[in-house]
Amino acid sequence: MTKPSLNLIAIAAFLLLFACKTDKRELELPQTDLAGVAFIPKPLEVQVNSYSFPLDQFTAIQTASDSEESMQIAEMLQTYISLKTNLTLAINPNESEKIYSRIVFEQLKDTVSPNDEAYQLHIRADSIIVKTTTHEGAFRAIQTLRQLIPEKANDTLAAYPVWVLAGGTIKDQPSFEYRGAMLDVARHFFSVAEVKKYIDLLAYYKYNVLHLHLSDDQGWRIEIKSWPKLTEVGGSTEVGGGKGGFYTQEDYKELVAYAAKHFITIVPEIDMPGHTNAASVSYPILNGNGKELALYTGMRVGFSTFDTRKDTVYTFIDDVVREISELTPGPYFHIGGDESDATKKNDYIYFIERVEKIVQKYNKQLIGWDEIGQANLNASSISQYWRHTDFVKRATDQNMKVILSPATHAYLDMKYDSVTKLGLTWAGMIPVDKGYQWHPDAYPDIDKKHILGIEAPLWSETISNSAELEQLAFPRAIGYAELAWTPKELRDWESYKERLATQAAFLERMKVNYYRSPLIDWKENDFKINELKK
Ligand code: TNX
Repeated sequence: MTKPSLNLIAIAAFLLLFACKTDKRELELPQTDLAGVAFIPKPLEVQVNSYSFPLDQFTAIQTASDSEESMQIAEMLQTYISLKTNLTLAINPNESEKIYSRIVFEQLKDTVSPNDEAYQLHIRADSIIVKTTTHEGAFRAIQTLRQLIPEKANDTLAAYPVWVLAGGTIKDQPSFEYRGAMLDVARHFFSVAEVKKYIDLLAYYKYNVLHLHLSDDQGWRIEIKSWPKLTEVGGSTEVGGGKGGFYTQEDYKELVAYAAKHFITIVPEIDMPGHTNAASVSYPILNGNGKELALYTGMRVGFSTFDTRKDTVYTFIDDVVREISELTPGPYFHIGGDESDATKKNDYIYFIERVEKIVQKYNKQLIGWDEIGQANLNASSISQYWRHTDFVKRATDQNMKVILSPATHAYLDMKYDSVTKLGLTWAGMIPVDKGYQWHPDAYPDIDKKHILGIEAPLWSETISNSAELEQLAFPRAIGYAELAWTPKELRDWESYKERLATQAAFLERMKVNYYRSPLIDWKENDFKINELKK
């Protein structure tokens, strides 16, 4: 009778001793080359070693702690791996499970780097160590890890499939802290599900900002409880006369939370004093252009304005900024400020300066399109360059930071080429190579110290669903991700074009209706989902 209990003690002691120990097995892995993996954005430093890491049913994920954030990131990695391989890795397995290799998250107490998004991956024969100082860094690291997993498993090494990952060390961090995409949900409305899919794709390429253009002449897209007609009336249509739509505050919170889970900050934009027809139709007291009001479903710009000399207008703006700011954890509030052709210059300047105070009252940093540089603003406010270098100069003279969105290179709504059906051409066409071949980190006439980052806007006059959105955004948005992350010295079109070609497998797995640009020798021949859905 004493024997079994002795055995139990022996087993317990054994388990304790080897807790967390990775089992050994004989597996002859082929030689791999980490330097040859087609990462986008390209990491800062890649060192090759002589190991390969087997990812298979005996791989586990080990978290740095059992905090909610650590568990959430481990679960996201588990889901990402399962989407690609069908494997469901154990997270923090108990000692009785047979484990041959581990992906281990380590949160360092000392700093890897002063950059919160920095990470290191150390890939060896039976471990991948993910070293970061923050959860954000860990999230960026797992995007790199996803790209490290080959498309196909090797099925000759063992009786089960093994994905062979290249060994070595990656040390990485972004060049710019603001890496954004903008989606215009005002000209055409996009559902919560459609925006979430865009977030999934942006996260894979390490974007960290999604700017939502929530109001324009054709539509008001976010519920404001104190001014309900904005959405009842102003949200009721869109370009072309469709039914429009809007986010309830609950919908918006859901988007903010979904983005946060992907370490993406939502920047809300309420465009004013121009681009305000939908607001003024809802509440005519706001109108300052003296003309009769009607819902607008065309594509013209520059005809609407708020009445900048009426106090009620500022009461209205205070309510809007307050309600949206309460739902927005991120630091920014975008006030538009572009193309206010129906506003007199003095009125425009007065308006922007007064609205800046309201934004600051709710503890947000103001962002505005480059025209705002005409006003006297606080150095904490940010100019978004799209067209006017003279206005940007006035902003940087005031020590303001700049987000680069040059329309001629970074506008996702410009056509690729003469055969592109969707999109506009006013800033020229932007083929995939032109979109990639410019240097935000050596931008003419704007000192690098003023540049906060870059953003790729997608205006939606000509697009109204995910398939159309994706046709314009992909693959160009992938290039902007690299321009924002990878320093100039490590970028070149020839290398990028090869790496981009291999993104076809990911894009097709994610059912992305990307443009199969003839400039790229795509590494997948599956055209099935690439036909534009009607
Ligand atoms: C200019 S870019 C606009 C938008 C249009 C876009 C179309 C900017 C600040 N304003 O109102 O949608 O062109 O490309």
